[in-house]
Amino acid sequence: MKHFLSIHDVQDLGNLISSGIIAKRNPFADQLLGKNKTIGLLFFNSSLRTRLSTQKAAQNLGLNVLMMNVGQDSWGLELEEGEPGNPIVMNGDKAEHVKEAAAVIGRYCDIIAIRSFAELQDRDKDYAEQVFQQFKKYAGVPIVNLESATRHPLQSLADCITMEEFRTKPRPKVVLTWLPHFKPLPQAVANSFCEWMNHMDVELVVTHPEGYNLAPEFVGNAQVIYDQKKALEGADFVYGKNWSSYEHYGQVLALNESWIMDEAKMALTDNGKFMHCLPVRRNMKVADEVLDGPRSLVIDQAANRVWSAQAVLKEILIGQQEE
Ligand code: SN0
Repeated sequence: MKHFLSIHDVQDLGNLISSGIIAKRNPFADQLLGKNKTIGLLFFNSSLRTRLSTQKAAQNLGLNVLMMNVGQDSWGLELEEGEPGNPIVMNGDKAEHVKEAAAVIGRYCDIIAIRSFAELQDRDKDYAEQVFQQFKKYAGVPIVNLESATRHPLQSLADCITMEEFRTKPRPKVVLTWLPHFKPLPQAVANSFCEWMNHMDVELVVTHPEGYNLAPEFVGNAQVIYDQKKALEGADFVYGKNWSSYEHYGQVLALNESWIMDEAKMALTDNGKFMHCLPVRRNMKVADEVLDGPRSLVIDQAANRVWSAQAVLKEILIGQQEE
């Protein structure tokens, strides 16, 4: 593996999931793999699980870790290239161009991992993933996605590991359900979850109010049902997430409070487990009774973030050895 921006960078998904499960059983088996190498973790946005689990995974592999809150601590980065005859004049609030910043960080680090959320203003701009494309172009080292505008693949891999651990059927029914939130959130987690589930042997159903359809390239072969209760019938896994509209980009169309996940809805499933990437707004998106009950896998999922990151970093380090 060179870069890890999406599932398209994964050669063998089954192997990657197994590698995470093996790392969980024996976390320090590869502690010499990253020795004397450095990973840089760059955060344009807040983080709890991603920051700590990636740092822990890196340390388990013997990597040194540099960390920076790019959004707050460093210079504002200019991402635009300009065109021949029409260069970018940096007379605004951005003091440094990504050309230099990425190249410099690439000299300090053997791997660069980045979190940069969707801004939810301009769909084409968000979906072009400019931060990641520019770092890929100018850093000269592998780039890892810690949640981009359109995807959160380390989360999706942790979700696959968790489902592998808790599934009771060869081909489980997996329901991705939209949950209410007053604030516009990115589509990244939902997009990514669909994208990965399309590569797994599951029956995938997506349910949300009308107006919240995800981009078709992520929905893939999933069945879309606008009736949440109907969608939940017989589910083995219920994956909750809020996202803002893709069609009416970045908007919260209506609060739809009735879409909250509670025990009455979980009772429609086939003894289904509840999953959420966290952070979760209690009693806005999900009722306490679900989060605190025996069906909730949210802590197991978060714990598996370490093994998902470790499996990916291990593959990248092995790729570097082979170069
Ligand atoms: C992010 C998202 O993509 O939805 C990160 C999830 C891993 N979530 C939020 O920004 C939640 C913020 C909030 O105020 O609830």
